[in-house]
Amino acid sequence: MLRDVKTLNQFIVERQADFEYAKGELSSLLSDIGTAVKIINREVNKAGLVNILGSAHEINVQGEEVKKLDMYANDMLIIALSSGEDCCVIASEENENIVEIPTQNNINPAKYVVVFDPLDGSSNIDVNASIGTIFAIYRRISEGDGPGTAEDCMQKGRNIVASGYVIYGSSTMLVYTTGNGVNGFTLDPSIGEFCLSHPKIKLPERGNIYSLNDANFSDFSEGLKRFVNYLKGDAKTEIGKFSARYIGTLVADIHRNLLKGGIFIYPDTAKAPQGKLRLIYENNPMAFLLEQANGKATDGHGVDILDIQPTDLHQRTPLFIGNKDLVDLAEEFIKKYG
Ligand code: AHM
Ligand code: MG
Repeated sequence: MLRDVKTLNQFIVERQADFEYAKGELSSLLSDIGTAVKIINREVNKAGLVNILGSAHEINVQGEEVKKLDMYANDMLIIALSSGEDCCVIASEENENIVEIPTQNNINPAKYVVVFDPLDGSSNIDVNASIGTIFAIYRRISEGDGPGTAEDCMQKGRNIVASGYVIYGSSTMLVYTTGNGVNGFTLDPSIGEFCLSHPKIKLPERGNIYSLNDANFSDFSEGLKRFVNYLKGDAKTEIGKFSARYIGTLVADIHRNLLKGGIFIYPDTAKAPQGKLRLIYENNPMAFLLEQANGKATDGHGVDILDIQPTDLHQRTPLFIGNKDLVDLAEEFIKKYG
């Protein structure tokens, strides 16, 4: 029945009453992101057909310059967020510095800041495996009516107002939170709308999936090695033995674990003391969302991801994220064995 279908835009407007501050602007930003990712999705679906997989600045058969998909996604989000009047500054994993929003006379009174990883898991594009987009929205903290600043983009994750991700998988889904639960929408390509398909997502109470890059095992700390060996060996949960699952796209690995329960780890190692994943574009948006689904995210050493003060736009941190009991257990092993 049509009346049972709730589109993303209907949902955003209905939920607007939950926000205390600049309601209309936040709704319109979320809806701009929804539109941009539909356009990105269209290109993602064509990735195998057109000559878009090559490196940037290749020329396609029509003699037009083709863009790599990650640059295309970046441009699309920047255009969508710059064309409204709600965003004062952007930071993207693809841009070294903040992206200033062109304004007249250097005036930009917009109240919000948007940060994103436009195309996560880009090494999976060429093999037709799931890829994603990750985003977070903050209130601006800089005063006055000028353009937003790097400080606006480098806020603690605790200040997030809304965050979410899009998974371009066997179907395309947008999952987001405004701090009042997590809801998932599946794109119906026949009508071009995201429709509410996964209301009020919570992690299952028990999870038995662990996700990490096992090829890095020899670089893991003693505690993490023992934790992983414990999961591989004796560990039993009420729902059976542990299974290893790793796609290599953060969005896809976290999405699966969110629905099925488990832990995702990208740890610090002696070679990479800060791990690999980016605090602002990957870890914070996911940590905020997982907390809303009853999960937890830390650096593996007792510090909540959301409490880390960023000092650099592209700072990395280790990430231990998923069911609380599993994150706590991983930390116990690391505390005990180093
Ligand atoms: P990317 O931003 O270049 O796509 O890298 C981030 C990706 C994450 O999506 C994923 O969790 C991780 O890198 C996988 O790394 P690895 O190949 O080292 O396991
Ligand atoms: Mg990424």
